[in-house]
Amino acid sequence: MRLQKEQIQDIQGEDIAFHEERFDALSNFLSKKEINIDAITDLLAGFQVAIPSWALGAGGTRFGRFSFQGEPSNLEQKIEDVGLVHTLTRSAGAISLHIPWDVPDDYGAIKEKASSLGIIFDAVNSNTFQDHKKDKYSYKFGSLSHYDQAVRDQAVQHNIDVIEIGKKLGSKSLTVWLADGTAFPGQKNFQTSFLNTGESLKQIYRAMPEDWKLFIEYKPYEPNFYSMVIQDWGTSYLLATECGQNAYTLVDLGHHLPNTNIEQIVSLLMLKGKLGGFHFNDSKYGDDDLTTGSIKPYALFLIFNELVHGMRNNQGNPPMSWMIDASHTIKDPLEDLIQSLEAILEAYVKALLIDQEALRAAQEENDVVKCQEILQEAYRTDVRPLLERYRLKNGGALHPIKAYRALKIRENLVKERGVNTVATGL
Ligand code: RM4
Ligand code: MN
Ligand code: MN
Repeated sequence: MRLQKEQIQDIQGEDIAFHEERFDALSNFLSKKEINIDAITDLLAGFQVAIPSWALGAGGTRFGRFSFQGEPSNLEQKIEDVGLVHTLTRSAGAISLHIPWDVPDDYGAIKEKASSLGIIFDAVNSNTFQDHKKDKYSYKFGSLSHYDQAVRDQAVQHNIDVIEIGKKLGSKSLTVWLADGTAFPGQKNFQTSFLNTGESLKQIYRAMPEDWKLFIEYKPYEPNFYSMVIQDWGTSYLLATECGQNAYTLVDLGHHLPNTNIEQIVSLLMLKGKLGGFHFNDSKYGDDDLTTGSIKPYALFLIFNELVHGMRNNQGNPPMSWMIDASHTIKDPLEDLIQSLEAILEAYVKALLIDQEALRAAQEENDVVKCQEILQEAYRTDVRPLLERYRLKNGGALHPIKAYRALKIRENLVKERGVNTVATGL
């Protein structure tokens, strides 16, 4: 299914006048503060968030999976789904593939489809947390960290194969997330596991084209519950530094122990020029993969404050790869992604509104109350009319969820694809 701009325009006629009123009020308010609203909408055009190919179908939990009707059953349909989200929001102009879940059959056709929808291929993701049918060895006891050289070699080769696939699609980065670790104390030696992982990653790094980046993702627990080899940002940073200049840490918002100060991690990684990738989601307890902004929107805003600071001041840090890494167990995946995108852009724009000079001055005066006032003044501003304006100007929907429902997109997908389709993924 492909959505035309005109279809969107047709259904939102009445909402435009109300939008204009609210937009004018916001733009008057912001111009009094000498904030340039056009500069912000321009930044939004450059802020595209990749949709992972595995988030377009229903996600399962370890207890079961409730399938979703009209799920995409192949990569082309997944790209069409990202196209729908992008057409409505103008913010999802990229897809991130997980291999071997989404190996293209016909590269030409896949590239053609993506580019016709304005979608590029972001980081490719390797998978050594599951066994692959064609492989000789199992990853049950690890992959890049495995004690057995033969298993490590197989895992390294898988990553190299993923790079080859990415090259054919125009990707420029590889994300490695390892499930390696131990389920019980004493199962393995921490140092050996770390050293093996470092050696394996260096081999993968050397196989990467020079203009590629390697993203190393960390996670404190799950699926291993006693120890994970790359448990935190410090471990990822050490490994990225050992690999070389084009290796970076990737922060996934759900990969921290409860109440970790993620904004501080972001800040220091950017200072060191080592934050390369970012996975958005939200969580109450762990790697819950919930809709971004559904649980801790203020924390997301504080994280964006550091991201904005880093993007402005840390020239040594590369442009980031943004991705939504969520799992949709009960919501329509496309609606969930649209909600996440809205929350992400809202937090980004609010962070852009922070009066940085005043904040710096208040910090220097140790005026703690004023510091909080400055942050919250930005946070409490309702920036939704600005996001609406960005979408309107670029042919998207004023209210993407409303448009998605009014245009009966899911109903159409079910008609087209049937009720029993199942997307690859977890
Ligand atoms: C992991 C991690 C990775 C993702 C897999 C599916 O928890 O977040 O980024 O590739 O899940
Ligand atoms: Mn992730
Ligand atoms: Mn995760």
